[in-house]
Amino acid sequence: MISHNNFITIDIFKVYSVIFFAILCSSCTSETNNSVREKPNIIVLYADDLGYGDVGAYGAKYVKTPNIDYLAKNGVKFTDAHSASATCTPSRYSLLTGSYAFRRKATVLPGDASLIITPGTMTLPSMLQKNGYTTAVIGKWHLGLGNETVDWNKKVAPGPLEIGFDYSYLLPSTGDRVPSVFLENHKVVNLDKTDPLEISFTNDPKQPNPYKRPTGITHPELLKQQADEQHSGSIINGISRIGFMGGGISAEIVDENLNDVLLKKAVDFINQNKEHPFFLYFPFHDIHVPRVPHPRFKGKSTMGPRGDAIAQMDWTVGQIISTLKQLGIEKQTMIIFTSDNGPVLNDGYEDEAVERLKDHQPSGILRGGKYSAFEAGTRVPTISYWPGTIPNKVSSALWSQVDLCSSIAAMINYKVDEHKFIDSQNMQDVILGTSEVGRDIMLQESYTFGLRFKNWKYIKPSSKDYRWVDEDKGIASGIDTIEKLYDLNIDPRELRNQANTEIEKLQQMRSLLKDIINED
Ligand code: NG6
Ligand code: CA
Repeated sequence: MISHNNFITIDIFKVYSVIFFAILCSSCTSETNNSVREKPNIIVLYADDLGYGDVGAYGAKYVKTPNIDYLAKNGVKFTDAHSASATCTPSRYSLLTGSYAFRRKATVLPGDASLIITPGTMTLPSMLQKNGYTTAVIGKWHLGLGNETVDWNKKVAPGPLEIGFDYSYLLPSTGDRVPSVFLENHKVVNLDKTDPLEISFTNDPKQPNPYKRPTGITHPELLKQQADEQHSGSIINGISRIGFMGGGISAEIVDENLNDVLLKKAVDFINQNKEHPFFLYFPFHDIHVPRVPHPRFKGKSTMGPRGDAIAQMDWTVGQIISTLKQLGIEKQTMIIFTSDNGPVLNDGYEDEAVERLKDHQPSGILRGGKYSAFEAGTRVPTISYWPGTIPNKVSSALWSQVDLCSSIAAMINYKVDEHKFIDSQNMQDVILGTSEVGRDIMLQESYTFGLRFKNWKYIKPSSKDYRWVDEDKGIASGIDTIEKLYDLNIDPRELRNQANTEIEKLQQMRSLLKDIINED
């Protein structure tokens, strides 16, 4: 009996153990799933100057972009998503801080600018860091570095590490501005102490070169691409830049390898952090000028270096996707692919962007481009991708990159103080593809302000002259001394100004804009 009872006891014990472990395991699994869902890896792939019509999924024909198209075919392809501004620095500022750049008077920065995000400000990376993420920025920065004058031979700070990134590997400003070096965390990479690095900027490019290095003005025969006056400063790797650079020869970048170097750093970062949540902000140099892709991309498009740079950028997107697949973390990773502003063809270098364009339309069906207040200044290819979580669809929801801060906060269940991320609206459901209800009202920054209210678009007049955008760049700037009002439902190319006929709507738009920018 005793033994029988014992058997029964053991059997019951066994049964209970099995049930107990089954419950434990199922709760483990659901907890793992939940935490994976609550804390996906997040990668922001940020192209530079890529226009609404520049990739296959948005209509491009003369350059193949199979990897970006793959994201679009397996995620949400947005048709009305925007960078916060029509130029780089303000867009990046808004993306990382959730506030509009006009509040900080952030405009395109020179290469020696100080950091424009104050350490201690809540940023997208600092929020994620607080929530257990390892964070990195690898690529073009263009948000300034240091407090006053930076000594590039010492610790360069504050920078990304002081505003929420655990790791940074940067092209400090832009490809067309000195210093033409990489900065890893606080230090210039490969700098030889006996050849100190200095930079200097002047408004007059004809002013004497303060350093030994040849310039585009003194040695045009050394150039791979001829440049305009503004881009005729120091020559580094056969490309003249904006500004002058002294010393730092061992640290010079090689434009052809730039993308490969950044990609390798990104892949290393993903590999090192595959076990726990990470945030990778990956701002490409492509397809900004100077467009000097690796020679293996030569002829990948029929549009010359600008098209080949698109092909290189697309290939890089593919490398990131396959890294995630190889590591088995594709389903735990959300990718946002987008661009910092609209397209430009001639932005300072003779790279045949205009001559070889054929009927390619960088702005797609829209009007304007980089620098412009028209839609193509900010409406850019935008895709959210997260296999297993984000469905495949096309979404016409209106939203802005300034919304990423609050949307990502919502995704990780982080309650943000209402004074932080002040201009950022929670577009979580839109980005995850479960809703198509975007913003009603959205500000568009350029050299003036644009305002979207549903299907209406208003452009604030400006007394300053921006004819150089229209004339030198061949881009319709949309900036004028008169007010402009368009109904995008019937006039998506913003050709028929209705400011004189839709008076009530005009007044409404004017006052909505005033509410945001706080003007009397
Ligand atoms: C402009 C440059 C342009 C580009 C741009 C910034 C001149 C004449 N033009 O001032 O070439 O560098 O700044 O581009 O200097 S952005 O994408 O980083 O905003
Ligand atoms: Ca840009």
